[in-house]
Amino acid sequence: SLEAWYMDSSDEDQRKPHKLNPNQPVTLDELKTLGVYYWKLNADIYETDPDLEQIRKEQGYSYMDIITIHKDKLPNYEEKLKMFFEEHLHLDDEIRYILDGRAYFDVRDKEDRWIRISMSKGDLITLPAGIYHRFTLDETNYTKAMRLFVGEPVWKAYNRPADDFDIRQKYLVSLQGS
Ligand code: KMT
Ligand code: NI
Repeated sequence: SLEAWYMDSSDEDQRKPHKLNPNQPVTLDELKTLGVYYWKLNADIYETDPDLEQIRKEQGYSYMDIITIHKDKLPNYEEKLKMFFEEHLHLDDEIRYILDGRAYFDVRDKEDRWIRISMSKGDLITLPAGIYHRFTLDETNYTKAMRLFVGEPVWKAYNRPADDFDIRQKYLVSLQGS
């Protein structure tokens, strides 16, 4: 299963784990209260996986592509990694399925603390529209991920502060009941 924890506030390399001492783990249930959902799949069979098919059908994930994040594979690698690690939000859900390698997704909790979510092969995650988050590779410097989307993809990221967007206000309201 996936592992998540509260981050320390050191300025060290973003690719390091940044666990607190002692570690403060975060459970899947806590992530759910933030609107973050998780599935574990068999990434070896992603091209024919009926479980992935079912999720895509149920959730309406009509669009998909695959991105390889590695210095020799991704055009403008350094620039993109820098962008991904800027705290931002999107107007739509961010849905990522790790097919190979590993990566970290960081999300803000209700008290604005960073939670680091460690993703590896077979982990599918959805971040709700309006949540502040960021992305980084870990020290292995490689991941291959499927990007899923409901309808035509919109990749636009709005860096923080982006509090005036309706979707941000909607997201904050959704937190109140959870
Ligand atoms: C985003 O918007 O945070 C990203 O697309 C992260 C990189 S995709 C694995
Ligand atoms: Ni994003």
